[in-house]
Amino acid sequence: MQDFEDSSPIASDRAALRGRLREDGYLFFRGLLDREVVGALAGQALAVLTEHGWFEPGTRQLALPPRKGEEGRSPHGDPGYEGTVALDAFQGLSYDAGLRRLMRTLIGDDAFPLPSWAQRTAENPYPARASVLRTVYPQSLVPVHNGMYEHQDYRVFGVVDMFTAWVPLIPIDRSMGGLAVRAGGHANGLLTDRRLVDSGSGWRTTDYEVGDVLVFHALTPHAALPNNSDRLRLSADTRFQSTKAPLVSAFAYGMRGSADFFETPFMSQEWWEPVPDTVRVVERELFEAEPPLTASDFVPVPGFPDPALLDAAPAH
Ligand SMILES: O=C(O)CCC(=O)C(=O)O
Repeated sequence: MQDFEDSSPIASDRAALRGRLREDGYLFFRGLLDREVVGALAGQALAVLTEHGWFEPGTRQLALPPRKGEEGRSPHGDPGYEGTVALDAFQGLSYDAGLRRLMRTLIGDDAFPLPSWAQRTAENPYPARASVLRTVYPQSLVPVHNGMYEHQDYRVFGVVDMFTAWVPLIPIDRSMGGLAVRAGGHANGLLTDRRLVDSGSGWRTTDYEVGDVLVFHALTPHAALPNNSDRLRLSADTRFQSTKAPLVSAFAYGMRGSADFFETPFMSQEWWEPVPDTVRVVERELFEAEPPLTASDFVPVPGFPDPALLDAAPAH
């Protein structure tokens, strides 16, 4: 599988970023984030997981049985998993200054990270969290997880112009199976989620290093490669949008003016900011079977006006 093109040289150039995103559906940045910051987050994550018995004592050998959620999902409710998600460093990742600068250059000055601090409850075992901690076991221990299928985040979140930033927390080479995208596949509209079978046409990935970031549009087909190592793969995927795109009501808990808003201690950190109250909230479920497809300000969507042909480029 071919390597990503590195967009680091154009990271501050809005027009160039948008042009490449429109063509490829993805943007990869080698070493965009401070390696020490990401490394410190990984260190804290591993400490929490260790404390909760994910590893054989004194080693990095995975303890059995594997901690996994239902139907290939992340193990929400596991104390190690929940403890890691609750770390200031994990929550702070989506507010990282370098990442925010990049997402604002690409999406617009009003771009904001979607919230991810919803707590798990008995009634809501999989709360809406737009930043997802991935703890992917070796395939020999857990053969299937939900990121393995070729899919589009639009099918989950139902907002066309939403963007994902996928961040390795540890070095993730091809043997550990990082994320792959199908370059250009976003332009074909919706696909039915399917197992990644053809790693040829258009598929791209890399040997990820700590500090790298992969950004892609909600219509970009992507899939996680199998973890053929004997170690736990740790990564985070976090999501951003403009205030011009609608906010799915499940995320209104990040918006100060909303009845669903709730506070957590990390909000006193200087990096934190609420979801802007200018965003329009739409009542919609996540994982809707047929979320409404709309035009995009960034990529061509079959059946809708092409943004490149519209007179004015998006001003945001
Ligand atoms: O990291 C994974 O295993 C899957 C990630 C993914 O599908 C996503 O970020 O949308």
